[in-house]
Amino acid sequence: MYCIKEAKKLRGEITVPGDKSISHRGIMLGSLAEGDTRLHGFLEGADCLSSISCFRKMGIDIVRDGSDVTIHGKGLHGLKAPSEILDAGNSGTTTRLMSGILAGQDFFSTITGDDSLKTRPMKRVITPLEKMGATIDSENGCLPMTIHGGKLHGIDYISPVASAQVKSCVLFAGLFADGKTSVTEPAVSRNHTELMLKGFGASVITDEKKHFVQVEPEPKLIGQEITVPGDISSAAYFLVAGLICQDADILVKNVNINPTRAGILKVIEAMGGDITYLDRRTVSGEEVADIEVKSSSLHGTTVEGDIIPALIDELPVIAVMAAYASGQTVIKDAAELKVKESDRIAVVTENLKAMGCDITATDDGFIINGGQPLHGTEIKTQKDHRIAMSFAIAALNASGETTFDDPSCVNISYPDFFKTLELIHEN
Ligand code: SPQ
Repeated sequence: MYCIKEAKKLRGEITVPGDKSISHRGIMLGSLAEGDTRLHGFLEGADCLSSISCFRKMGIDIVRDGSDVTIHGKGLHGLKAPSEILDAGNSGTTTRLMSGILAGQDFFSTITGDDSLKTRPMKRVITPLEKMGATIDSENGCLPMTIHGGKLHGIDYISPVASAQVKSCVLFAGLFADGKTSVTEPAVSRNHTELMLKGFGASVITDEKKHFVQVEPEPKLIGQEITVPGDISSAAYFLVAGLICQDADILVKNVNINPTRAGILKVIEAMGGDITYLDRRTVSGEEVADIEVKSSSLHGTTVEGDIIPALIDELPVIAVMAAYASGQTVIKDAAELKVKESDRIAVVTENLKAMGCDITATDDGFIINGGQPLHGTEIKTQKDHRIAMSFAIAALNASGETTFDDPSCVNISYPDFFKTLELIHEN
């Protein structure tokens, strides 16, 4: 059982691991490219290792030297039929993005995952892939899922959900179609797939105002050298820690601040957080900065609408920040939280309540009346990495001790999370 005590002081300079979304996409596009792709700063978390394992099973030689990964790509039509079931572990991104690629193959393949992944909805990718001509068998829209791929038709898909996984799945399938494929979303989701497809040489048209992306089929993808920037979803924990704790000054280096991911920065500003951006730069087509945060008197805000996809994975830690902010915070339009690694609306509410917070779950978010002192408790992570890390941060400002039933789930996206926390935590 892991235990965290209230922090008297937080100080330090840290670097967070590579971006999870970009690491996955690098493995997938590197496998479909001609020649070698080198990823520097690859995230060595369990989810991205699942992507490596699946593409190795389809004949791709992928060599790892710590966070440096070389993918010996075999070209757009170079994958071979896997002799085993593809196991995506806990990773929704592996499953949904890879489904798009598998739909374009002239072999059939089966994807499965762990108990959590088996409960997550796959109809959202099955529907457009079937429209494109693939045949897919599933367990009532969940894993295991068998994809009978082949030549696909280009479609103009209007997605009912703002989801980068759905968008990327359809765009990847579009690489194998007989015409152009487009996706229009209700709001813009993270755009790493579009940026990376362009970097590898695909022809991609985007219209951000219309939330529209179009890809041309049969591109010649060329292996790339990619430096993966630090993951803002991992940085978010330390940014919130620096803001809510009383004597804190933390510099988080090398953070990806791509606007389609960086919604939390706007929320921090709206809540009155003391945040400074240093050395803004572009790395492998992505915007990056070092970010300094200091103890702040935060106040409540409303988080809703088109910003939600740009901070969806940060909402658990934003809820923690709201619990320590004075006044009311309302989070709306985030029903997607219910279909993540856990039902994050229910699990955040249960754990924050157990710490003494006035929080109400709604159908699509939370109402949090913040500013009351919180106390330590036993956190039930539901094996969800984002819940474990968000509540490790909540624990830093709670009286007494906070324990965690299953801290090892942080390995999904941030294996060194607790080590890094210990580095900055001064009792
Ligand atoms: O990969 P997985 O399991 O879906 O991971 C999560 C996470 O919290 O790390 C979601 F549970 O991130 C998703 C994110 O929520 C990663 C992702 C991507 O890389 O494309 C997109 C988001 O999901 P979605 O469904 O909104 O597209």
